[in-house]
Order: sequence, then structure tokens, then C-alpha cells
Amino acid sequence: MTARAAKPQSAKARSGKDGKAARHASRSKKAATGKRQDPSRAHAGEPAPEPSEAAGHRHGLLRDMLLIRRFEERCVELYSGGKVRGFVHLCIGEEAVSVGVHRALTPQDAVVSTYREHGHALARGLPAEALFAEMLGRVTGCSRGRGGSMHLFDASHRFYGGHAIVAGGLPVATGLALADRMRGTDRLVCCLFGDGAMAEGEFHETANLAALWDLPLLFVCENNLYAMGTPLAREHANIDLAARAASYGMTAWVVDGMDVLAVERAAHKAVRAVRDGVGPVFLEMRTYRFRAHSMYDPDLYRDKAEVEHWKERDPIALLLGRVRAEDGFTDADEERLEEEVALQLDQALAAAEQGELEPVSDLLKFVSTPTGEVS
Ligand SMILES: Cc1ncc(C[n+]2csc(CCOP(=O)(O)OP(=O)(O)O)c2C)c(N)n1
Ligand SMILES: [Mg+2]
Repeated sequence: MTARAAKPQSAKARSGKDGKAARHASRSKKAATGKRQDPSRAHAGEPAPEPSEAAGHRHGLLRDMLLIRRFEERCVELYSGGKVRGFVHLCIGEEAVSVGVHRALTPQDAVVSTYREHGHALARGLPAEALFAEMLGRVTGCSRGRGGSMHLFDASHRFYGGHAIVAGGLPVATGLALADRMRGTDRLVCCLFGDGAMAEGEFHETANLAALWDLPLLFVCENNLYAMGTPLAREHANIDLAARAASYGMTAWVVDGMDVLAVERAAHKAVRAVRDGVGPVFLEMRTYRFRAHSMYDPDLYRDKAEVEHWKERDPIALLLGRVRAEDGFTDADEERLEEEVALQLDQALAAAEQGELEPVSDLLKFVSTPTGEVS
């Protein structure tokens, strides 16, 4: 992995007058050296630093991934029982990305996600109860029950959606990052999106501005090889997504998205680079969804053998194998972990079900018009 040619600047330096001058000087230098245009900077192989791989740390990662998977399995039950309506997109198979990336962020950073965001929201620390309540349409839901599965939102966790429009979160993330930059903070914005978003204009406009303005943005592309039923090669003229991001003049790396430790390492390194002021960094997470695109999708466009092949690299099973082999993790430990997670979800769901539905009289509350709020 290679860093950008420009000398990193601290956020403090960037915020002052001198910082502005230095920024311009740095940009001219980039233009002069032409380094921005060098796509060979993608995919270079500098190793990322090792985070703590202490047993406790790995057990925590395992627990976080298991929580996401079991949470989503409960969502399937709720949906099948008719209690959850609308669209539901599961991230089963992609949990390592959620958990590994969020371990590198601080509570002050912002996160912008897609409609496949249950895992991102849980990894960000939104309570399972608020997510269940949201999906059940209760006022106690994180979006007052008005958003549902695709629109989880919680400003107190700096979790800015949940966006149903493909690539819709990218301009939001750019605006947040620009605001952070103008305020001179050292916060960053982590924007997660799918491979399909890279075929949208919003990605290209965002990537251009973020790189041009050296915004503190971490782009995380969850490349699960499909956009609904369309495989990667039928949606992109060039399927090397990291190289395309690098062509905008930003650092871009490919990461094994099924290995939570690899994700975490890459995320830590990327976050450090963004905070050091190198501008945006792009991570292409190679991952796979084990379930259909959404609960409505009959999943007829891919070979069952392909799905089974990817399941051999199930991120939870991979880490479980490692903690068994290296940390002496036993069947009893696994059973206890499962019980803990099941209890947490039982309690969260029971509490969510107690929540009230929004009264009809409140339905126009928070609805705004060009002349202001309706009520
Ligand atoms: C602008 C826009 N176009 C089309 C859709 C319909 N749509 C919903 S999800 C999706 C596929 C997106 O795939 P990807 O970005 O790879 O994310 P994934 O579902 O694989 O996580 C499409 C085309 C949409 N929601 N928004
Ligand atoms: Mg996809």
C-alpha cells in the first residue's frame, strides 16, 4: 500500500491561514508531479500494522459479528411473521466489514450508510432495541418508526443513515466531511456503499471533490459482486474498483472483506492516514452476501455452488476457527457466547414490542413544506 505523494498536513494546520496556503502549495505540488493521476498507487502491498490480536480482542470481534448475524435472523422471523413490512436487506456474510471498520472509528467520527445497514448500525453502537423498534414501526425506533429497515438514523451516534437511494449517502458524507474540515476538527466521515454505487454519478462527483479538497473521508465500498441481480461485470466497464477510485487521486486499497482482522488492520491504517491529512482513502472490501438481495428477491441469478463456495469463507466461521486453534476457545465458550447474544436479543425485542405505534394525529409532525413545518 502506498501513501499519497503530498506531505500530510494536520487538521490543525489545515484549519488556519497557514494551513490554507500549505494546502494550496500541496495541491500545486501534486499537479506538478502528476502523482494524483497515477493509478499504479492502487493495490500496492505495504502491510498494514497489526492491531492488538489478544484473545479478548478477537472474542469481542466474534461477539459483535454474531450479534449482527443473530439480529438479522430475528429480522427474517419478524418479516416472515408479518410483523416487519416493507423492504429488508440483510448483510449476512458481510459482518466482518461492519465490525472491522467500526473498530477503527471514534464516537466523534460520522458514519453514512446504505439500506443494507443493520450491521453498520449495530457495530456503531445503536441499541438493538431501537433498531427492532424502528423495524416494527414504533415511536421508540431510532427514526421514530418512520424509516424502517432502510432508514436507520441516529444523530446522537453520528449515524447519518440509512439511504435507500443507491449512492445517495455519498453527497451527504461529502458535506459532513467538508463541514468537519471547515471547522478544523480532526473528525472523519466513514461512508459505506455497495459496488453498484460506483456506477452512479454521485460516486464520481463525490470522489472528485473529496480528493480535490483533501476531505477527511473514508470510502468503504462493500463489493459483494452484485447490484441486485446484476453481476459486477455487467454493471462496470472496468471492474477494478480500487483502481478507478485511485484515478481520482486518492489512496485506494483492496481488502479481504471476509477476514475481520484484515478489515480492522486496513481500517486502522486508512483512518490514521485520513487523520494525518492525506485526504480521502478508499477501501474496496471484497465480500459476499449469503442471502438474497432483499426479502423479496428469489435469488435466481446466481449459482448455488457460488454461494456455497463463499460460505466456506464465512467470516464468523473463519474467526471461530482461529480462536479455537489459537486461544483454546471451546464448544462451551461458543455455547455461552450464543446464549449471551440470544438473551440480549430476547430482551431488546421484548422491549421494542412494548413501544407504541405513532398516533395518527402525529403523522404530519416533522413533515416540512417549502414554507416550513406543517405541524
Ligand atoms: C438511484 C437508484 N437506482 C436504482 C435503485 C434500485 N436498487 C436498489 S438496491 C440496488 C443495487 C445496489 O447494489 P450495490 O450498490 O452493489 O449494493 P448491495 O445491494 O449489493 O449491497 C438497486 C439498483 C435505487 N434504490 N436507487
Ligand atoms: Mg453489491
